[in-house]
Amino acid sequence: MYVDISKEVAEALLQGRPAVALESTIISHGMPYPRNVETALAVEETIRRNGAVPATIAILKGRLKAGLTPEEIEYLGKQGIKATKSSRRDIPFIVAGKGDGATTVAATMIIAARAGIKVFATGGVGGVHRGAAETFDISADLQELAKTDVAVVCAGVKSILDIGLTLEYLETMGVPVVGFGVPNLPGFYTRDSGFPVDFRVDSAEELAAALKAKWDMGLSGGVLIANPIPEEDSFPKEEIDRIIQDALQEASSRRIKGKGITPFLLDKIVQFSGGRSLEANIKLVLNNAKVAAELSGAYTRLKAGSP
Ligand code: PSU
Ligand code: MN
Repeated sequence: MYVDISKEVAEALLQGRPAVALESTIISHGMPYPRNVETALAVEETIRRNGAVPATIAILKGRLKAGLTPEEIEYLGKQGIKATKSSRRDIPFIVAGKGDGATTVAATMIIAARAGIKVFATGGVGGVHRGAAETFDISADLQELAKTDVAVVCAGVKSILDIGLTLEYLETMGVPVVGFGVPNLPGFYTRDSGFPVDFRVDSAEELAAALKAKWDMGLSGGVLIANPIPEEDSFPKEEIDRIIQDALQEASSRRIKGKGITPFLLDKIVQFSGGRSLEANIKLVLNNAKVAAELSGAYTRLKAGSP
């Protein structure tokens, strides 16, 4: 009802071809214009090159969109933080008000699931913030992973969050955390956060088999797949930790709270790293797009072959 699936995405789904969902908060709130638009288009291109159809997701004029045109991506990118960052709680109000919303991981999962898309690629997911025992700041992304059947390929958890608490929360919620080719959870800008994952997989096929088993058995909810940033694009841990400390310090002295904190910290990290974190962010998203396309391909092949 409320969802518009683009022609290209609808055809792919109808024919049982692989599709990959992409979020739009990373476009509006995660990167500056015009790099955000260039990146969003390059991510779509990477997905196509790896055999799947990209479905960038957003809310436009109150319609839930699965699959945007390049013009719509340009529009959202130009809007930047003027577009409403929309998570689960925001969706009904943006829809009823016929507004525009950039979707977070949580909202993107909801719309992807409605469209029938099982695999989603992004950069970073939200999690349990540092100091959450006081602030209660826990991203709605984690609750969504607990209940919505979409596999999310990310680059691990950024240390703006409390990585240990985020993993504890996911364990409680029954969300498997998978390392793609690695035994430890990647730390977004770095390849190793020091925290072990629940399961390591070394191929898209192996991962697809686990997704199929989970959902065939009716074990609802998502899976968090962490794919490390390529070595040559990664940051030395001490350097990025210092930058993140400075960003957290500034957020705390300016009393930034709620949904504004993640975009604020990301922006400060870009500033304090002299723009290098932005380049790393772009590289890791492209890397995740490739894995997600391969995973979606493996999953659709497996489903087609099943009795
Ligand atoms: N982490 C990143 N980049 C991002 C986000 C998180 O490294 O762009 C965005 C994603 O859209 C994610 C959202 O779903 O921030 C989480 O926000 P919050 O913590 O307010 O739930
Ligand atoms: Mn929050």
